[in-house]
Amino acid sequence: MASKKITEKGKDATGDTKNLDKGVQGDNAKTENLAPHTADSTGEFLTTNTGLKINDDQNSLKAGDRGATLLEDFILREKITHFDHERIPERVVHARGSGAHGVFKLYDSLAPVTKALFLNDTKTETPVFVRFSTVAGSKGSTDLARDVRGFAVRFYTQEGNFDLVGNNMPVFFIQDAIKFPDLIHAVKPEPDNEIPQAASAHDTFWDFISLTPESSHMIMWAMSDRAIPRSLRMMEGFGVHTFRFVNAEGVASFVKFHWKPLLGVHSVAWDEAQNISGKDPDFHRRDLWDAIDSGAFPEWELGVQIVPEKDEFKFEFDLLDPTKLIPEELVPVQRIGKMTLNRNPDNFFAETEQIAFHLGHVVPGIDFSNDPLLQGRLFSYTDTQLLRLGGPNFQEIPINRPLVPVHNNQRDGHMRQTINKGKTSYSPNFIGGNDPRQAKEAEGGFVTYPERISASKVRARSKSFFDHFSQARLFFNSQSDPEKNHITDALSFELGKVKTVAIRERMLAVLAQIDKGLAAEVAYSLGLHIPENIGEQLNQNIPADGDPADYASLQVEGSLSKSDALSMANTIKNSIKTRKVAILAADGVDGKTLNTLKSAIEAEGGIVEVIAPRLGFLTSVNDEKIHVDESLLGAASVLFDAVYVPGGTNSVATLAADADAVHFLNEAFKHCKAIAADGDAIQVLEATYFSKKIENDEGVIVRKNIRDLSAQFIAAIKQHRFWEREKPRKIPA
Ligand code: HDE
Repeated sequence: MASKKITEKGKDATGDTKNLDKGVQGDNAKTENLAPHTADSTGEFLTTNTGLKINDDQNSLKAGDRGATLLEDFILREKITHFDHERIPERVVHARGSGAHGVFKLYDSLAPVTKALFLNDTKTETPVFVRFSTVAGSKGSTDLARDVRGFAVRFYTQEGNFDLVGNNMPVFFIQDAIKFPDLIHAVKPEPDNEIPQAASAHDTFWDFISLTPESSHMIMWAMSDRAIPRSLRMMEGFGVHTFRFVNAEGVASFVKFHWKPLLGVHSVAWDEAQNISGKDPDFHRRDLWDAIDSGAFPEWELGVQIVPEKDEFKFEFDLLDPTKLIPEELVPVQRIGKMTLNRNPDNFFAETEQIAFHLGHVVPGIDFSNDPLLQGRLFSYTDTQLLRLGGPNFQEIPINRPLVPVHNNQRDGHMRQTINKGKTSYSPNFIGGNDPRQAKEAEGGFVTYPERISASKVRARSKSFFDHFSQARLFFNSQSDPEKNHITDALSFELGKVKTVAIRERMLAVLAQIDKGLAAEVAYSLGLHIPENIGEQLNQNIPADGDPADYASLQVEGSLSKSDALSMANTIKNSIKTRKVAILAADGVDGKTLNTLKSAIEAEGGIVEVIAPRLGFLTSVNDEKIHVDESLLGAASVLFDAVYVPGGTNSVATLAADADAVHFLNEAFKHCKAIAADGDAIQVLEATYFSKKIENDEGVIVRKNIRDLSAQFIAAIKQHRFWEREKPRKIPA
């Protein structure tokens, strides 16, 4: 999408006024739909909003050079007024986000299951915009909060926009939309003192969760390392709900959507996440931006799990229950295409902030299931945009406009952009030839899947939703030992911040339903016992006239005891692309080994930064000048994936005596990262607390020969982390 300069309102750089027409419906049908709205000020004069060239933007209009300021100053007033109105309400959830443009390319046609053209035509590249987010925090909160991540993708297809508004976890906390405001009120900062920001570790959240056993499965995910990703580029994405595909013959099947990152699924340590929040609260946003900016485009494969309609009741759980996933062992994920994010937004507000996702943005061939959470979302998203974006014309904002033409009889309202021609804005009409007209199904008209429903009108929940613990247990059992430890620690941390002991105890009773060992470890850490007989009091989600016995959790013994796809330990570990490696050095460093290792890392797509006691240049032992990227004061080990210490007598002596350098290494070891040192740099390692432990640690490589060292270091970085290091759990900070 080429950008076009707009110098004066309605005129492009050549003085052509053709852009004046761009608001007319039908003229916006081109793929460059965003272009007429972009403005590039390079080489242009400063103007007011009416295009008047401004002569003095430094001084307001005054009576004499010492004032007073005159009300007449329309330039001052226009500028300040606009500034006063710059903010819009942030999203009530998912306020903190980062976005990017990209493309989606289909591998093979899915015509047998869906008639959606962008999933049929392997030649089309569908433009996409993705917004990643955290859920609980405000717009300015840290990226590294323990939280679910939003993973919302808009496909600008040839049949209109399709929004896949998912998360990085495949299930959700609640089963019915009516509980969503309760969940969110509970997790947001507490209403009396607005504490804590972007954190679930407080009483109201766990109060709600402890009384809502349907959240058990999601709690296992949220307390796992999935909630603290290493990068937005290293997260899976899930549509969560079961959707419906419909083919050209009208045959429907159920479908679950997945995004599989080609860099694998990786996370950081919780202690590290908390440090990153201080050192660089924009860590994920910056990482995404830098990767795209450097041409290391993030990629995901789109996967689908397809269940024929006749198999709807074949599972031990209900496909409509959003607290359940379909284990990949039962229904494999077919990878059907690839999404590549290849362009950063030009303007955060205009694109990332103003994009208005909605589950109801679908195309023919994609339809909904009756999942009660999904059904509620179909109401919420448009409603929230009306408040957030200020009126009914938010679909006309460039980032929200589809690539295809929009024609209907909707008119007027705040900030209307479209200049509709003609006399008619109603249907049927004779004057306008009854246009715009309805499209037959064969002409691409959307026809809702005519699912047969015969039922009584009730406020109720299906009994098939009542097994709250089997999949929570399946998830926990599928984790590696370090992952299980991290879940135990996360629960101990979070519940440790809860002040009300009764809430802690009730949570222990919930955990005991999932795994007795887990509950016992958390109980130990909290200094409590698992209470007895709380089990039956757990579920408060019952109507006033309901009988608690009718709402008791069911315990269905699942046929699957373990699912490999649920553990990050089984993810791809074959690349160091975009991994950040710190080289600690000082004057007198062995420049040859430094450069050899740097080149080896960069050849594999890794990113290297030289960190030294001060900025500027280092002088190597051979008098070579080496550029310093960060000083030890400004750098932090938590912002890197691995660290290397080259030799050189003076450099090594300086670093061994530098507390920041030693701390850098200690922290990298604590966070289970790959560490390498030349044979004569061992003196620096000896200053660390872990120098005695390196013999048995695969992730710490100390060699004389730089070639072997490079190869082994790269192999270690590919492993991401050496979590086994934590086992004795005696790593000091
Ligand atoms: Fe959302 N959600 N949600 N949600 N959600 C919003 O819409 C809502 C749910 C998700 O980057 C809001 O535009 C209800 C599940 C993402 O702009 C709001 C319910 C999943 C984003 C809203 C849910 C999501 C949102 C706030 C329960 C995973 C960010 C701002 C019925 C499948 C989109 C906005 C972006 C945003 C409502 C549950 C994902 C208020 C009522 C389940 C990724 O409309």
